[in-house]
Parts: sequence; structure tokens; C-alpha cells
Amino acid sequence: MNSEIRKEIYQVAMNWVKEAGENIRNKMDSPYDVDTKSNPNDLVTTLDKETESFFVQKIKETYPNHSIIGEEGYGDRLTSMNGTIWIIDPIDGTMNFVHQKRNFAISIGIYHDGIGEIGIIYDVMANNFYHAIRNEGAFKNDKQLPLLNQDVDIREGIIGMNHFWLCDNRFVQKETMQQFVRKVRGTRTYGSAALEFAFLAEGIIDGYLSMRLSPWDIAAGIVIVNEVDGVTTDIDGNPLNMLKKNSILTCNSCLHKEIIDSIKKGRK
Ligand code: 2AM
Ligand code: CA
Repeated sequence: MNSEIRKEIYQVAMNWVKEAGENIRNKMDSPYDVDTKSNPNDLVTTLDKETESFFVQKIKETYPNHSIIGEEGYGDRLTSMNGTIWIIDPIDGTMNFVHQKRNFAISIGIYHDGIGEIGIIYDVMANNFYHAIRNEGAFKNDKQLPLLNQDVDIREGIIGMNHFWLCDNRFVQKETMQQFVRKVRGTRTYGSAALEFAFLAEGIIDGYLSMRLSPWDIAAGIVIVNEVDGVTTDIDGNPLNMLKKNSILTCNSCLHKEIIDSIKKGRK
């Protein structure tokens, strides 16, 4: 993608995210509907739908040749990553949004022919923008994020994960996950995959793993984490397929092999 065009798209996307964030903050204290999706804990609200629909309308008007993958289904059904694709999660951490009114984010990754070019994660209540353009560094607001310290001992590492995976034998044996939790210094659950990627890029956690995430949960985060020399693969170390769900490991690259090895023995 031409760097001038990329810069312009980035600027336009940042402005739309600001506008969408403001709209969410203005409306979140008024009544809205909450529905469930794949299971009783998988929530969606009127504001998730309204926000995705806002982005889809803007993109279709401004960039009619671009495609969209969105969590709430207003986008396109794609079978390839060819062309320019906006991968959108209008509210990542919907459970936090509904129950806690904080720790949720708007996440937009823009890919061109399969390569992540732009990543924007907006922590709406903290008013923090995490953003990156490929090969131009990652930023938190106006401040460039330093490259990750590549000398972290896993016993001194903090790993983001959902406690759910400690109680579920489908992907990794519970005992293996429990040993892993005891091995690391600490674990954290923020409840928004996008924010966990952003916090990894910021260097305040050292890794994040999840057994099943969708492209919109991770698209922006991958671009941002790449820019601080972090690495993102599936939990077996394989490249991700951005058109389907994947297990996810994003981490400081010095911990990548060790985390995979720790989990491999209990992998189903
Ligand atoms: P969401 O809030 O946009 O649904 C929670 O641990 C993280 O996992 C959130 O980023 C959440 O995204 C994501 N997630 C993906 N699939 C989920 C599901 N079926 N149920 C709950 N959270 C899910
Ligand atoms: Ca999500």
C-alpha cells in the first residue's frame, strides 16, 4: 500500500474512532438493549451494533473498494484477504461495557493483501489511543512505545489470560494450565482481548493467551504488537488465519518458545 494513501486512511480512521468513542460515552448512561449471542455470556448491545454500523457506512461512502469484516455482521462475507480490508470490533469487552462501564475498546485493523498496515485500539473510558502504522512504530497517544525488553524470565512474567481456560479441558489439560499459572509471576484478566494486546505492546504484561478469538479481537493488536517487536501466533506457534477463529499467543518474543513448550504437553 502506498505510504501517502496509508497515512490518509490512518488519519481518517482515527477521526472516526474518536467520533464513535464520543458517541458511546454520550449514550452509555441511557437505556440500551443487551442480547446474547453464541452463549449466555457472549453479549451484544444496541451500541455495539450502532457503532459498527457507523463505521461500515463511513467506509462504504469514503472507500467503496474496501471490504469490511465486523463482529456484528454489518460487514462483508469474505473468502480471501485480497485488497484492503477493515477488521472491526466496535466494542471489544462488551461484558465490561455492560457491567463495569470501563475496560472496553474500539478496535480497528486495516490489512492490505493480508498484511496488517494500520492498527488502532481506543480505550474509550481511559481516553487512550494505542495505534501503529506498519514499520513506523507503535504509539500510546502521542508517545512512541519503546521496543519490548527482550530479557524477561518467565518466572518474572505477567501473563494475560481468561480464567475460563483453567476450567476447560477441551483445548489444554486443566492441570497443564494450572502448572503454567503457578510458573509465571502473575496472571491478569482484563476482559478485552484488544486491550490485552495494547497492554502487551505497552510492556505492562509480557504475554496474552486465549484458546479461541475471532479476527476482529486481534487484527489491530497484531499490527501494534509487531511494531514493538512482539510476536503473535496460534498457541502451537503457527501463523494465524485472519478469516477464521484461532487460538492466540501474543507475547514478548523472548518468551514465545517457552510459553508454547509449557502448554504443549497438555495440548488436546
Ligand atoms: P467481545 O467482548 O467483543 O465479545 C474476553 O475474554 C475477550 O474474548 C473479549 O475480547 C471478547 O470479545 C472475546 N471473546 C471472543 N469470543 C467470545 C465469546 N464467545 N464469549 C465471550 N467473549 C468472547
Ligand atoms: Ca471482541
